Parts: sequence; structure tokens; C-alpha cells
Amino acid sequence: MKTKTYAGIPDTFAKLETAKVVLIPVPYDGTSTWQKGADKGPEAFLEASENMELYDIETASEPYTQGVYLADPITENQSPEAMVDAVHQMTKSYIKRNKFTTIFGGEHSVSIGTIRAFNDCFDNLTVLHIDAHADLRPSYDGSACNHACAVHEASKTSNLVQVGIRSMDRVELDFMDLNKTFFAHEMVNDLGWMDAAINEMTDDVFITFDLDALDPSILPSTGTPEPGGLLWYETLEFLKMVFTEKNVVGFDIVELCPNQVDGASSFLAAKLYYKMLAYKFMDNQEDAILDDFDQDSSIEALKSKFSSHD
Ligand SMILES: [Mn+2]
Repeated sequence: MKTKTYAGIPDTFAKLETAKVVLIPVPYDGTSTWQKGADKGPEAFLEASENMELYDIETASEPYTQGVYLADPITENQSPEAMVDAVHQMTKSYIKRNKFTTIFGGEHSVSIGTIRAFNDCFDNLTVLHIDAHADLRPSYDGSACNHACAVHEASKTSNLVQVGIRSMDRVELDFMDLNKTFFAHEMVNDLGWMDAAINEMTDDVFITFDLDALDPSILPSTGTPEPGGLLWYETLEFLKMVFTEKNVVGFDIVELCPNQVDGASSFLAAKLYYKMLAYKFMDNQEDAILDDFDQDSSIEALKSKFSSHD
């Protein structure tokens, strides 16, 4: 990766010891089935982030002052299973250091590893899955670690809430809880879906955000674009509600498939990530790392409750 720090922030805010946030890039594209290129996602996201202004108008805050550590990218790609295992272990190691751990993919199979890590560390976890696709297949193309299976495991091991769905296979109905599934064609006519979705969530929420949940008019550069998706401000409104009402314990963003002519998609992904940090930390701006930060000061640990097993 060319980028030295997330969004080009000063080193003071980018040190692992003091940063509240860890960002793990996973440039993986082993199992995508249509347009390839999600392995280029993290680099395009980081480059766009560097060109972003860092004052968030809506929350009147500078989220980067909480500290964002850019971890080494996970490059394991021997097999989908080996990649998922590497993501699982690395993600878990940062959660256990009480970091607000975030992951940027790569295609959606990386989330099998991220969800497994958060599930290990939080009891009664809700996985909020924002996506055009149901991703509930038990296996695809000979692997359970395929992007089409991203939340199959989560459907068994966590409280899975699905939002924005508008494409699926009939076999996925067997694994879908229709009370916790919010289809795009219904969402468009009834903004009550936001409250209804939040009512289905437990306190601790992990968000897995597939960028193809967004409408291709605002985010065309993704592997499998589907018409009829979420727009920008309704997405932000919903996310802000979730961050306000629930304890969001981490998130991943996946499936940016950048190309030369469309810089807007990469920039949207950069802005979406930063807005999610803004919502996470909007109530504790006083805890920001100061420019003359004292290395010996301790940072208040993020709320987390670890289960007994590793
Ligand atoms: Mn998808």
C-alpha cells in the first residue's frame, strides 16, 4: 500500500498504542463471480480518504482525532478458507486490545472472518447486514467461504438483520428470517423500516456493509450492481439511528471494485467510512487525542464483553 496513514492524518493520531480505531485492509478477490477487482478496493478507498476534508459538518467533529491505526493489509490468499481464518484471527486480536475494529475489503467473503471474530468476543451479537444480496447460501462454487455465502454462518450463530435485499436465490429462503429481513422494494414505500429494523436488534451490533446495497446511480463501481438500492441520505439517517440507539462494536465495508473512470464510488466509500466513525464517536469528542498527546495517558477502553473462550 502506498498510503502511510489513514486519510493522511498526522502520525500523532495514527499510533496503535493510542488510536481508538483500527482499520484492517483486506485486498482479497478470490471468489467473486462477475466483475473482478475488489482486491483493488482498499487502495482506492485509502487514496480517496487522503483527499477528503476531515471536519464532519453534521456532528461538528473531527473523527480522526480519536486516532485511527492503519494495520498491515491481510494478503493471505492460498484459499478462501485460509483468508477467512487470517481475517478472523487478526480481527479478534485487535478487538481483544479494546480497539474499535474496522475492516475494508475485498469481496464479501472476508466478512465470514470478521463476523466470526466479533461473535467470539460479544455475547448475543446482532449482525446488521446491509446488502443488495441475501448471501445466505450454505456453499457456492465448492466453498462455504464464497462471497455468496457471506452471512450463512451468521444466520446460525448470531441475530442476523438484513437490510436492502433485492436479489436472491430460492434456496436462500430456507435460511432467511423474514421478520428480520427488509427488502428494498418494501423499504422504498415505508420509512418505518428503520425503526422496525432497529427493534429486531440486540444491544451489541456489528455492521457488515456491502457497497452494492447502495443504488448504482451513486455507487456503480461494485462487482454485482443491482438497481433499486439505498440512496445517500437515507443510508446516513439509518446508520446514525443505529449508532445512537445501539452499541456498534465494529464494522466492515466490502465490495468496492474501483475503475479508472469512476472516482466517485471510491470517494463515497471513503466518506461512508468516515461518517460511520463520526457517528460512533459523536458523543465523546472530549476524549480526542490532543496534538501534544502524552504517551502515558490511558485511553478509556471501549465497552466490550469477552466470552471466556479464545
Ligand atoms: Mn452484495
